[in-house]
Amino acid sequence: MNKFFQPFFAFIIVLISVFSCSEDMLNTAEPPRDYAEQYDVDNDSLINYLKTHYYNYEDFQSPPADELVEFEIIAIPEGNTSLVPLFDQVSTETITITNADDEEIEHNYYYIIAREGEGESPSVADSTYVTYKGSLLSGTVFDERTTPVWFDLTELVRGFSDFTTKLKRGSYTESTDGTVDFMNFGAGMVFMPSGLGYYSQASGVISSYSPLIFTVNLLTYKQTDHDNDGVPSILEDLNGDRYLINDDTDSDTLPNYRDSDDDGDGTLTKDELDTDNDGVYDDTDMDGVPDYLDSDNS
Ligand SMILES: [Ca+2]
Ligand SMILES: [Ca+2]
Ligand SMILES: [Ca+2]
Ligand SMILES: [Ca+2]
Repeated sequence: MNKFFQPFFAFIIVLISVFSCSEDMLNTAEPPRDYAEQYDVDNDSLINYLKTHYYNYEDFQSPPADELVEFEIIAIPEGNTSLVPLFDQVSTETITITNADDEEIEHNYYYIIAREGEGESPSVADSTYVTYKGSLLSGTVFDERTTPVWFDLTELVRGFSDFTTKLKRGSYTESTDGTVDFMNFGAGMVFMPSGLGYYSQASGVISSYSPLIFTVNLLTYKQTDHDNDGVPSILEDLNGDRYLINDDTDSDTLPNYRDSDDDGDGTLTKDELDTDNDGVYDDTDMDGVPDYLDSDNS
């Protein structure tokens, strides 16, 4: 069981149950904490962690091309001034979370690219072939895969998905017995507030409102078209916020990347996307909105 999956359908069910709660249920259920307040708490914890820990960066300075280097994150011994803390090595990325009142709360996550990788980077819509380890700030490991596994980035917590797009894939050689060896793949780690992880959900050793750490090796990836409508899933992120759940042209609760009739006009997207096969999406009424997103195009 991979603990950091955030299944799309579970997400929808949670939303529906929140909005359809009776007053009795609302009175007994503990409401989720305020995102902005929780973010401040988590960010303080993360900063403190980053200032008091280092990783085995020397092992990554000239790693052999075909070698998997194990990440180690270690507390800096008190008084030590020669080790470089994580805080001095991280980059920062910001993701904006929208709460139930449509308020936008900026969430920073922190990351280190320990080995860049040699190929292209995936998008947040792609399926990635990774090994990883997930842990808490306490050091407790809650999930680990040392054998590569395919992960659809649209199904994972946002901090993991967004960070993984910063890595580049490697190359590989296939031997005659079918064994595949990956080389020069991207490797790094991400430190995220709970708002980019599970937030109020608890799961196993992960308590509610836990900041999370992941180390990730990105071996390779493939592009996706989840609904097989001919539009690559990443192009169904219409508002370009690197999040696919919030693009739903026909407001039928099925986001475009999962919707085979995006404008809900009864004609499947694949049947009105490019009927003359010229490689350009059709726009019959020339209003700038392609037919597959335009329910009044005829
Ligand atoms: Ca989006
Ligand atoms: Ca839809
Ligand atoms: Ca679609
Ligand atoms: Ca349609």
